[in-house]
Amino acid sequence: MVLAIAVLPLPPDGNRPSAILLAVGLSAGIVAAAAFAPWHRLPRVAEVVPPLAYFVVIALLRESQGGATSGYASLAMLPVFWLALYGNRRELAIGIAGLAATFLAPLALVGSPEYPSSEWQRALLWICVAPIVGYTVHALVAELRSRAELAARSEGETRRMLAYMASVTSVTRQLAASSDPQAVREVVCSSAIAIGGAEFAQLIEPDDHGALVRVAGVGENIDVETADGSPAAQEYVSRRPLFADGALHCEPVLRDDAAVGVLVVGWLQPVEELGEAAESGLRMLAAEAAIAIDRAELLARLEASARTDDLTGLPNRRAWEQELPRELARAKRDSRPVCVAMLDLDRFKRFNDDQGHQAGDWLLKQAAVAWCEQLRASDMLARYGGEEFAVLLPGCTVADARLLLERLRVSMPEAQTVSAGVACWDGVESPAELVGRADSALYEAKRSGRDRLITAAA
Ligand code: GH3
Ligand code: MG
Ligand code: MG
Repeated sequence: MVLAIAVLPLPPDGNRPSAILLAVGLSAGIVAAAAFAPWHRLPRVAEVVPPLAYFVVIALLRESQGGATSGYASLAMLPVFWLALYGNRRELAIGIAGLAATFLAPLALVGSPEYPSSEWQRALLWICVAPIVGYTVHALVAELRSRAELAARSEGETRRMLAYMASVTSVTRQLAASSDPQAVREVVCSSAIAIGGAEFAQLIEPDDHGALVRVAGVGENIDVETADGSPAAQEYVSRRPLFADGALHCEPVLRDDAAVGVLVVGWLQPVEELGEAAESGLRMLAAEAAIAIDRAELLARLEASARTDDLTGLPNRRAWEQELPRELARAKRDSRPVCVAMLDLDRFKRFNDDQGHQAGDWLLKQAAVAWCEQLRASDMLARYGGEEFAVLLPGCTVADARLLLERLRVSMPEAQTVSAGVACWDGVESPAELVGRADSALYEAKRSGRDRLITAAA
């Protein structure tokens, strides 16, 4: 606009200053409106007004020159460009109509005889050129804009994907550090909530009878249906992810292509879709979960087997030595007595020699079974080594312990006799000292003829 006004060929004739002044005023108005009008509150179609007003400026400038189109025809393309760049097709059509009106109105108003035919030709030419240029520019701009949007969207998607991968990696690290299968399941659920932006997550696995049951859950406590035909069950059978009713996403947990569980992620309010990045994040998490749970279960089994005696299934000496200090600390905290006894089968070597080693093994197992029946859940019977057993009796006084140990001795199968020594913890001695006293009492029992129980001196 500034240019249009600045290039006004100043006199000679025909200049009409009032038209120029009006054009300048209107231009200022257009600029002010473009800058200060509250466009976001106005209807969209209002945005066509400034470009249309610009046609009026051109008409005024032309009037100031006595009506010749020549110098201003090309300027009339500017609003068309404006609308091709920023408007939609309808607004562009309005702009082209404005251009046509700008060219045709004076011809029609003043009457054709007054105008030379070259003016008509020029007007028609511009009216034909305007839509071609306008719509070509509009199509080009739309194409560029959609490509830019696509690029931005895929960039955003990539960034989100990287963020999910980072969170899956950090979960993997956490999972690798855990040997507790239940803790692993809970970490998987909380990560699923984070990745899916969900309100709750649950792991569903088949129980011993093959029925799907919830084995872990984090977040809102929702009862997810697992019966046959439910989304979780369908997905378990089909081994494919499923997005149900916008409120649940079920991701299969696969091991060697077989479903071993379902990771269910859920929202309280239905969501439109999960998004590609979250979907692949959950897929990676489910794959990690299968490996991590497997690994943790294996570690837990290994750990348990390292603490268990193979022959009798009782805790072994390692488990005993881990448990005893804990139990003494507990007894101290609760100011309760605790007794420890050592039992040793009498002349077991002879039994082995007479009956065979396998019969000896069988007898050791039978002793474990018979004794376990006599004990409470809080007591601990361990195979200390060979044919020697240790018993931990929390909350037992020496008198209680003696009664119980006599019962154990009596319940020994095959008329096999047993010697035992019992000691009551004095509240200060170390676990080794306590076991040492019980062991000395056992030695005393052996020395004084076997098949008896001796109480250690305090
Ligand atoms: P004592 O009355 O002095 O305890 O005599 P003992 O024969 O029981 O004691 P000794 O220490 O001389 O022998 C222990 C025997 O226990 C020797 C070993 O063959 C047997 N024994 C240890 N562990 C097992 C086992 O796992 N199975 C079998 N069958 N025998 C075992
Ligand atoms: Mg023995
Ligand atoms: Mg022995």
